[in-house]
Amino acid sequence: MILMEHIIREGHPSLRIKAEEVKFPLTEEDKKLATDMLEYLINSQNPETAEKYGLRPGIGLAANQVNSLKRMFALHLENEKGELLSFVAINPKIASHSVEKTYLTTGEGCLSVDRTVPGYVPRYARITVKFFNVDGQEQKMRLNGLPAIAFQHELDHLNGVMFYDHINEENPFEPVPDAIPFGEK
Ligand code: K3U
Ligand code: NI
Repeated sequence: MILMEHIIREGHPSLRIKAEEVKFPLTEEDKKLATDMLEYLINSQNPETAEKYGLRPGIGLAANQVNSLKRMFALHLENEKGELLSFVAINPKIASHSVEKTYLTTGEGCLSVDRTVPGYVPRYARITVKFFNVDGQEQKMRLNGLPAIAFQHELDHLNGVMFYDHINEENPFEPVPDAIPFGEK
């Protein structure tokens, strides 16, 4: 079971290394990692299990955050229609994206960052993504809103990029051109 003590924090070199493509069929180790990452997210969003095991709530978790340099991440969240998106994305890619950007009005957080880093993180507002599921089947999905933001946050992890790399250093809250803000005003 993944616990907070297994999640590496900023400063650890694995968060800055590009993760490697995963080969199919998955090894038993890869399958366990995929299951464990999704389990972490589910447990962390359940107030009882989160409190019992001291888990910080998360909607996404990338393999390199548990120090495994494989191109896979888990997402567990609802879209704007209230549909549950719960999957592990293996070798994920953005196939196409909108010109329009978005950003979380509250800024972003990260389970690997034990501090608040204020500022807007520009993201594509809409993305079409491709990835493989644990059974090796290719999936194609259109995402917008928080799922699109979370997918980009996690894909960045696999490329060694942290959310604060995108924040304007001089003016963290500088208006983002061509962006529709997401979240509370
Ligand atoms: O955004 C978070 C959230 C948690 C519970 C309910 C609603 C929202 C927590 S931060 C999070 O899930 C990170 C996880 C990380 F760092 F391990 F990748 C991913 C994230 C996705 C989208 C925006 C900001 C952060
Ligand atoms: Ni993160």
